[in-house]
Amino acid sequence: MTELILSLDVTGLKEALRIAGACAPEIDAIKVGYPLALAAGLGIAGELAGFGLPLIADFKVADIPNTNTLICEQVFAAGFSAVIAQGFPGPDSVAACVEAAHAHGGECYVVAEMSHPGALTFFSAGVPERLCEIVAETGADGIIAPATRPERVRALRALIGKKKILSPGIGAQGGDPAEIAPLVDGMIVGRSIYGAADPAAAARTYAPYRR
Ligand code: FNU
Repeated sequence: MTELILSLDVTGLKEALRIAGACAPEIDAIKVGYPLALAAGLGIAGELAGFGLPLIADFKVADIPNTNTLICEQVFAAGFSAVIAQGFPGPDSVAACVEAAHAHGGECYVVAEMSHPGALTFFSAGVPERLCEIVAETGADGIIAPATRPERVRALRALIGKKKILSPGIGAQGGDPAEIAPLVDGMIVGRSIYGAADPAAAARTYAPYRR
């Protein structure tokens, strides 16, 4: 099953609810990041809960373990079902996110390699592979891997086995859903859906890739 995850990076509450409502029948989860959470507050999770979809908090949590715990407690208390953490602060910091997620029946995903061109400055030379080891060590639920580099997704899949891969970079960043969908568990799509004149119709164009 390859899920379609709407990245809801708009900054108006009404706009967010309108787009989420229109797209809800076409998508499997909603990802909220800093743009919407800072604009609308963490209560956005409660506002979106009515659509009955899993809510992923893309806060790329990247602090010391104690602060990560405090952040994740807020995320899950607000009603999110998953959190995205950075792995570079190390295994203890990731473990704090995983423990908080699992204590709430939620999930934790670790960024293994980012999708933009400049990511290769640091997400290279074995670093994504080491981050996959941290995923295994900490019991995290999966990784974020770049739809813009399918060959890297294949390489990271070989390391993480059955854990989930959620993949951003489809559409606006150039990733091809036909190529990436068979490799991953979730396609993360933002601008090419929420920026379309008809977001629901744009979301429907991904239907052939949702298995
Ligand atoms: P769209 N995102 C990303 N690349 O794009 N969380 C990463 O490596 C990563 C992410 C997020 O380009 C990005 O912040 F780890 O409009 C945005 O919210 O389709 C979404 O994925 C992509 O949005």
